Amino acid sequence: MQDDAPVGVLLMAYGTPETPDQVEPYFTHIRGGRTPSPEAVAHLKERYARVGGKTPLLEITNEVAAALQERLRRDGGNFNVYAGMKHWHPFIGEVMERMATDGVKRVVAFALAPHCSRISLGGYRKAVEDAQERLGSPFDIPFAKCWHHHERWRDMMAGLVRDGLEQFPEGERESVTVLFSAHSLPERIRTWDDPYERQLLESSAAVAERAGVRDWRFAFQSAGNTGEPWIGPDIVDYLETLHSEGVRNVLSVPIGFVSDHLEILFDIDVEAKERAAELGMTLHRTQMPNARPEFIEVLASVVHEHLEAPVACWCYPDLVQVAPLPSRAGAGK
Ligand code: FEC
Repeated sequence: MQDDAPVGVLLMAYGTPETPDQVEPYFTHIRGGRTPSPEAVAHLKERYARVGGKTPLLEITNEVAAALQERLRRDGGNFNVYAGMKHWHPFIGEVMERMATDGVKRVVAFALAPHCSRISLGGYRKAVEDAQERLGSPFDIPFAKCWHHHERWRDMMAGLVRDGLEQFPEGERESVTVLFSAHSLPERIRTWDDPYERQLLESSAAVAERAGVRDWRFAFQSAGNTGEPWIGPDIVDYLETLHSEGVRNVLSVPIGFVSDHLEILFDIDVEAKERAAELGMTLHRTQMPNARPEFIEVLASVVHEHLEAPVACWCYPDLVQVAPLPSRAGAGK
């Protein structure tokens, strides 16, 4: 009976390789099946090596799924929460097979990325649509709207900013510049009026206001090396701009991400911190939402709101897959 079937919640994240041998096929998947150069693979392996060989992205996403399931069931609902990955196992399609075996019919699916861009969310949506078609359309699965505007998420982020500021000595907190960041994307997103940049600035302004922060800025991070321009300013270069303005204390807030992973543990904690140190600046970072109870509350609200009023993502109701990125010119970032 469909009424007795659990409601499926499909949380989607980027995916991460578990061993050095998996780096090349993972990277090939990210590139839409085009094999990267040996130099690019070696460079990526080196970055994983610098953060201890692998990242906790899968473990954290599984922890979030388990905590969210417990939270939703506490309200009395019959929910099964699943974690599926875009670029590595367990792939979204594999997880959807399991959902079908578990008898799930109704699904709320959303990416663990608060902001919407055709390139990023389009990939998640395509993975869901492909699996739905391959499995014979067993699910009622409108893609949930993105959740950057969610009041609880903004409150939680403001709390993380306030906590982050406490890493600086009390007398220096007034002088700290808060630097929000998110993953860069190719500049061509501007040619189709993508909401990504606008949403990121809206989120940053709202979080800064709630945290009582006056001096805040925004930069992009983790740009790829694909032979086409990516949106900037890049966070590492922007540290030089801040330095030239006399800024010496920076709080990094990677507002475009929700978990500890390579783009945080290497791009911020190694690369940006090393550059800041070279410039004689102090850079601290906010904690990530990970599986914090406040974040689980945010996600529970997103699920409930979607079930009460199912609305497909309103940024791109007709979202279709975009053309793959061109071949990468260099060895990767
Ligand atoms: O911890 C881990 O192992 C995974 C970390 C990880 C996250 C992540 C999130 C986003 N990405 C986004 C866009 C792109 C575009 C390309 C691209 C390439 C890579 C590569 C690695 C990688 N990304 Fe990623 N991304 C993570 C990791 N990303 C590794 C390949 C090497 C490199 O360029 O560094 C370019 C694709 C191409 O070359 O064709 C575009 C966006 C997000 C944030 C949303 C989300 O989390 O899904 C946007 C985490």
